[in-house]
Amino acid sequence: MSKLTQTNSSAILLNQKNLCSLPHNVKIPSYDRSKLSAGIVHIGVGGFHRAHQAMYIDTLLQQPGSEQWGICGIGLLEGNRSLAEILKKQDYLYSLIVRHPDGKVENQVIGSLIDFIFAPDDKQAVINKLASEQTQIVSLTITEGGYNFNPATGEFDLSNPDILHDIANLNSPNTTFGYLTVALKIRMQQDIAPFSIQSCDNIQHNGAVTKKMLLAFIEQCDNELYAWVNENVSFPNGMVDRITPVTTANDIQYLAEDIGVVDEWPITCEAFTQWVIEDDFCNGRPNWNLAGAQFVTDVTPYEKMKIRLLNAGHSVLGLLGSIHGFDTIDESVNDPLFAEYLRVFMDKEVTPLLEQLEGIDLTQYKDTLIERFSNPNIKDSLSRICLESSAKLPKFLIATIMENIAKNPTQPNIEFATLVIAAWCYYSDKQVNQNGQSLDIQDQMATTLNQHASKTESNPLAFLDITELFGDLNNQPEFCKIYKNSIEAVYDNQLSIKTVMQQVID
Ligand code: CS2
Repeated sequence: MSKLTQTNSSAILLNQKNLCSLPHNVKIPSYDRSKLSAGIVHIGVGGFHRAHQAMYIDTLLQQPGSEQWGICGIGLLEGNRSLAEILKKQDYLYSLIVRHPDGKVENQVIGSLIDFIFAPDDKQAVINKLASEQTQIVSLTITEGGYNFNPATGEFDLSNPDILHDIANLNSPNTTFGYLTVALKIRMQQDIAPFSIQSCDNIQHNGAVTKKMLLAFIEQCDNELYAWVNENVSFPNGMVDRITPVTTANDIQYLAEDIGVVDEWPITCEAFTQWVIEDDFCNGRPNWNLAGAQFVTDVTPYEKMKIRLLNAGHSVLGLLGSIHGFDTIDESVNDPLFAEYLRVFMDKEVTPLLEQLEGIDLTQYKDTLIERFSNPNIKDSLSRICLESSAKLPKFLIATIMENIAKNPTQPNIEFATLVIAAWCYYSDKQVNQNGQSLDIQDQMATTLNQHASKTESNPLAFLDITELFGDLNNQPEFCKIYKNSIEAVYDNQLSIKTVMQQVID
């Protein structure tokens, strides 16, 4: 995060003491923060957590009766050091800048985060906090990569050196799994009720995945604990949604200069927010429904709708838009050709695979998505969208291709999605856009992606040999035919990406 450079001389530092002196157009917590205790411990206090779960708790706290559900954040990574310092300085307060499509901006200070422990400086403090009886829920936003599964097999990756370290040094862990295990073991031994583990990551069946991964870890350490956790800990599944771009220096400057608040790490987000949760908590829970979340018995169709339309839609705009030379999602979708491409992809290739959900009109859902993406005040960078594509596309897009092939093997509706895979190959190979400007590619598999993609000109199907991402797609004749045509078009220097997209539409 870049540090504040300029400030309005009368701007007020954000902290507890100054809360009541903040400008009147900034909404501040209406509740007494000194009365809160941390029933929730959250690992991974990134922008999304602060725009989503922490905001729901803040909303809930505006009504009396939920004081036990404050949040203690945990940062496991060395990279969280400056966040820890800033939050501490600001008494764990931060601003949420909600930007509406019509230009309206709501500025709010979120007060639900009441503590933060930076694990690299004090591992024992993290273990104590997790083991404390007061902790009823441990929630996670640790990104897809944090769950440590092999994308091809879906199994826990026991070859990861950090995991091997934690198995051998359970009392000095580094990973989420190590910390959860050691804390649950203390709770089991001291007869303290377990906490629920609530994943808030954008992963289908995030609770079930967390359970499977944690049990695979515990199996390596302790059989008695395995049985206790399997039996007693609950892992509710949930679908989370709120577009939260990366905080920029402009956000910091806007607050300081236009609003008069000095906050070194505010969060910007869109106005839309959704949280659909399976009501499965072993040790109490906040009434999130009173803050706008929805409890359901089965979250599966909600997750599928969101991942296959919203997240895949982002990837469609992200990869094609990056090659074209756009920088942000709104810039891409505000180009009529990109908007049309996205809409036909959603209508033709995704919608037929989705269930009708009570209370959700899919046409309206897609209209809303396009409106959300078009929000000119949310400058959501394509580099954020394309970040870790290897962890995202198998679930967001490749699954749709596979399902369409299974449904109709001889004439599957896969052309729009397949062009995006060809674009991803070009992106991973050339690493520049069509104007020759370099692309900021961040992906754990970047080297593998590049190695395979760079063989494309001699072997058009080379990219598909990464079977952990593409499964057996390289053996599917109909897919290979469409993919090869897409590759030829994308690699043709005479054709712009927009011309190729237009050809697919036609
Ligand atoms: C995005 C998501 O990372 C991505 O590719 O699609 O972060 C998206 O903004 C969120 O899931 C919205 O809820």
